[in-house]
Amino acid sequence: MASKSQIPYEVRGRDHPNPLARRLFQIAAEKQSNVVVSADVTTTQELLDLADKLGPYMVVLKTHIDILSDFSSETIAGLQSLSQKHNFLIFEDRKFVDIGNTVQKQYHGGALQISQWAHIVNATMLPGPGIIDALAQVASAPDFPHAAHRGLLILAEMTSKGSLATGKYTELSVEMARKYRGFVLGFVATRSLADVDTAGKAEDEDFVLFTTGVNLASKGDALGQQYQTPESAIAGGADFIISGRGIYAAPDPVEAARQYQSAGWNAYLQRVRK
Ligand code: 5BU
Repeated sequence: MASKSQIPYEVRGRDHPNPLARRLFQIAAEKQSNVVVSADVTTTQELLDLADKLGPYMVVLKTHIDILSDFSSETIAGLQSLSQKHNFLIFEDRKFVDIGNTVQKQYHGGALQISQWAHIVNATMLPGPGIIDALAQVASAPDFPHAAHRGLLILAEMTSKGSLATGKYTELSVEMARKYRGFVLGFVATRSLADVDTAGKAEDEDFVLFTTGVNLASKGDALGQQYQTPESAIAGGADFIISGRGIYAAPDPVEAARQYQSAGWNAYLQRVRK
């Protein structure tokens, strides 16, 4: 199957069967951005300040909400209002990995109320497909008000050195995504997985690919992170590039966000023009 990566965002935003994927592509086309900012800061004030300053340049804000030292209902209200103000979606990088009964409680309710405010979450396939059923059940419950605006990314690969999310694991992740097309929007991976052959492969499938570990200036960190540039990520099939320290730890995060936006957008234009 040819990947959909050469089709412009506005076309995918019109034709995609999943309402949340349509929104993602529409926002990308409107803002001329494919940047996801990974806002790995540790206080609500810093998180909301970053989201407000960088909101105009990004499509998605990625959070690790459990690293905040002062999470509260004000964090949720602030994120929701900035998501509306600047038209971005929120992706909680929770990496669910447990039996269905536990992940339901971690996703819905609990201390962090993730299902209330995160449009997108992710999960690993280590526990087997029950994890998708469990999360999908929460998002499609009759009394859950956000059903059309929730989706899951499957963690098919990781960027860290020596990652075990390779080979058969990655293949089975793709197979699971194909089986649960709908609630599963796509993948977090370092390259396109469209050519991975598995049961359930369909001509018209359009999984969204988020690629993390993107940095313009660095090759990695002292703890095993490995980076690629926006150009290489987009040329490799990424629809959205995720950058954390490359943006928020830059001397001028707004200037950095603009740089990543322009690098990512130019690489995308080259890809769709080919
Ligand atoms: P960085 O500062 O750009 O290195 O941050 C990368 C972010 O993406 C950080 O929040 C990680 O937890 C996250 N991440 C990653 O780096 N690699 C992966 O394979 C996955 C997530 Br999945």
